[in-house]
Amino acid sequence: MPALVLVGAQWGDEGKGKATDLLGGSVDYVVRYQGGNNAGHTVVVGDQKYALHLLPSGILSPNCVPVIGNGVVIDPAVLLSELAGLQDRGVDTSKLLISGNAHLITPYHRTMDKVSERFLGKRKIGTTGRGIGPSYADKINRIGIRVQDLFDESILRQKVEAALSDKNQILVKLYNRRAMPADLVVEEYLGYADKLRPFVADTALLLNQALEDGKVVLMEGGQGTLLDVDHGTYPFVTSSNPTSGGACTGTGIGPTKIDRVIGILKAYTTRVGSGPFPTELFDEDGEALRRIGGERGVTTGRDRRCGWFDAPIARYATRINGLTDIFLTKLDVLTGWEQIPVCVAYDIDGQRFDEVPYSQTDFHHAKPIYEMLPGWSEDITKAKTFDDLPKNAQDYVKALEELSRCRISAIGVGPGRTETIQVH
Ligand code: 2SA
Ligand code: GDP
Ligand code: MG
Repeated sequence: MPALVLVGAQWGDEGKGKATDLLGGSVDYVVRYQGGNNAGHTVVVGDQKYALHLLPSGILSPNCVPVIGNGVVIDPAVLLSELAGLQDRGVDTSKLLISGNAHLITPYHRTMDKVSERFLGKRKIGTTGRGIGPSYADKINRIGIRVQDLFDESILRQKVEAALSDKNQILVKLYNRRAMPADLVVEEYLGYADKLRPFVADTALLLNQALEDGKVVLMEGGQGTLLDVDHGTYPFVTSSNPTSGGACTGTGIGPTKIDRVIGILKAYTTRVGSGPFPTELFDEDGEALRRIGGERGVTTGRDRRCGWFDAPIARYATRINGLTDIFLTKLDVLTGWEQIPVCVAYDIDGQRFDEVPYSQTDFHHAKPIYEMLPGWSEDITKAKTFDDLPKNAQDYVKALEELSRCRISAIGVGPGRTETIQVH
């Protein structure tokens, strides 16, 4: 098991944080490969609850080296405060490694994110407002600021001035905002240099050396497959590649080193932000899923949109990520429904689609075709083995496995580390 990848199979918040934490005990390195502090991963250890945004969930496993890979965008103030918060709670953060090639989020990225959303009005993406999209836009436009730039004042100044020259015009002329002085940004960011320096490393080199030494590396995705900028419901996506391909570019680990890709799949579906969502519920069932599942954004506190399980999406995730197995999460949340609808295909303008259509317009018109599966009422949170589950819960899992075209290797029956069934 040299390198493995863990990805969200839906629109994020499937329970990746818990899954990473669970695997943390058996891996040597956990690497974030994309996204930034838009992510919100909840990890429950005993009676302690941790909400992580930028740090890999492996930071909570004492023997694991947490790594922020080159594909991540870093808001230094957020990173330092997250580290301080964990240190205050007695977590050892000294092993953290940060790629010098990772890009930085600056105040102008956060401003651009917020004003452009306001400008879009009804067509807004519903971003987290953390500056993620504008920072990635600068990276692709080759005017981004990287972690290593913090260590050379004249380069940092040149780059910030170059990046701000067009942004200030847009802020002033288009958005009627005040220009942002480059000096202020440079001064603030130079202040982060010494604090970050001890963590900065050639992470791609170190990770590959670790693999050669027989160590195990887990690459942890943020968000989810349908939020991928290439494979998601564009433009209602995040600005990076949460899918498994992003793990290679975002860490510098080549595909031949990866032998397992785990998809984290919720037993129902949720989404935060705008965009199509065929199985979304607007009734008391949706409200019940939200309440029982605690479906609220970990970063922004927004209510998550909730709906039934969508099999074409699960199959899509299996395909796009090349999943080897699935961790099914939050099965316990479905306890109590007499019958559970599962979307097996879509009706799009009178035509049946068994797979997610490539046309975004079609997907916006997709109406779920449901099959009803019998529910269960027994408490399943204490189940330790598959056989402990009531027959209808077992059948629900088997149906999802069949529909997803991928083996289910673990089942979550509660938020805690121990509330997981391993399936053999
Ligand atoms: P952005 O900020 O540019 O990445 O937003 C673009 C879209 O991506 C969605 N997005 C997310 N969806 C689910 N969970 C995320 N993390 C937080 C959580 C979200 C929160 O764990 O709950 O607290 O609201 C996440 N991050 C980005 C976002 O909603 C937009 O649809
Ligand atoms: P992530 O972004 O994929 O890491 O997921 P989030 O942390 O944003 O949201 C998942 C939520 O579900 C968190 O509150 C977890 O503690 C919780 N959770 C994870 N697995 C399970 C499970 O099997 N059952 C229940 N009830 N909650 C779970
Ligand atoms: Mg989350």
